[in-house]
Amino acid sequence: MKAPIRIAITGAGGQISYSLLFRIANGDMLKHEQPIILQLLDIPQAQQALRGIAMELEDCVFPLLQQVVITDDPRVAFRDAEIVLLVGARPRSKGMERKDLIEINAGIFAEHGKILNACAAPYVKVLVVGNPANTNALIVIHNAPDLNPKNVSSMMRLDHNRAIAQVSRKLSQPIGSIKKMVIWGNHSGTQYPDLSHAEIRERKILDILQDHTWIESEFIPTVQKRGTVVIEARGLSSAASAANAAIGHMHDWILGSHHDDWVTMSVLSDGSYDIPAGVVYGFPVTCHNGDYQIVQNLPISELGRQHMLENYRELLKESEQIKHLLG
Ligand code: NAX
Repeated sequence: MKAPIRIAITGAGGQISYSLLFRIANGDMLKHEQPIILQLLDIPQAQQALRGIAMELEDCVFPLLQQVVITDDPRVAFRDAEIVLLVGARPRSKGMERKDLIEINAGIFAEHGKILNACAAPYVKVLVVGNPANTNALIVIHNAPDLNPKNVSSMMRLDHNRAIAQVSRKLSQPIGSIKKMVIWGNHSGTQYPDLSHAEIRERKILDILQDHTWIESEFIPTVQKRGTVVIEARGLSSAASAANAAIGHMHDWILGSHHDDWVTMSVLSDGSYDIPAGVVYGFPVTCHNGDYQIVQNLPISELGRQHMLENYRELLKESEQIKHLLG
């Protein structure tokens, strides 16, 4: 039997985590021979709910789940963690401006970054889910100077999956046949879902698609607004699909992406595609041996370039708003 891996999850009492924890404990993320210890963090008011969740996890009798720690202390939650999913964040309340939300959540991620730096395993891999996810990841990177910035990423996988779902429906093709999707930029309404490299059975989707106006008039806005439409329908934001995306992101990052495909991850920009270094930006990546590489040399159209720069400018603006936390 392998040694257990310590996985810390913040916001463990929230709705995404309620879908996430049971799937991780079942082995969906690290697969079926890897035992795990779950270290669950939430705020003091959520501790009672966490106790209930821990009881349910116990009652599932997952063979891989060796221990569940519940706490309101990030030092306890992050201690020796090798994988961390930062899901916990304050939701936007009535009358709160987006600006205030960024400010409040930025404080949480700065604190968590510092404690990760002090308490987590030095090679810990961190996925930021809580919004604004890209900027929160940037804050974590700046507040955890001893961690490798390449070990911090934020989630664009839900957007990536949403884009695949739209193409599958439009072309009546199986999900698994659609490869090389990209979502450039920010996990926000500005994101740029880009179909120009995508393939079905090695044929460019642009050559198969008869109706090119569909891309700008339907595909891009549908993917950009999908989160809002789910909220309107469900009365709650995406949860099970977000948890599924987080599992896919960590699975591929740690165990490797499919050999003839890539995935979208938001990672610290390194100047690739002329996106200046220093923002956390959605790029197409391939993953091998626990490391990611940004896919290089993709041709970008003039329209695509405009979308990509718009995302960069938005991220720059967000980072300026919280620059006091970037050290
Ligand atoms: P919930 O409000 O259901 O849960 C959030 C949990 O975080 C709560 O239990 C809360 O008590 C906890 N929390 C708040 N402050 C904390 C702190 N300082 N330390 C630890 N825990 C803390 O939200 P949920 O629907 O689970 O969404 C969580 C986050 O994911 C939100 O920021 C949401 O906007 C974001 N999302 C990000 C997505 C992405 O693709 N990156 C998609 C889904 C989702 O919208």
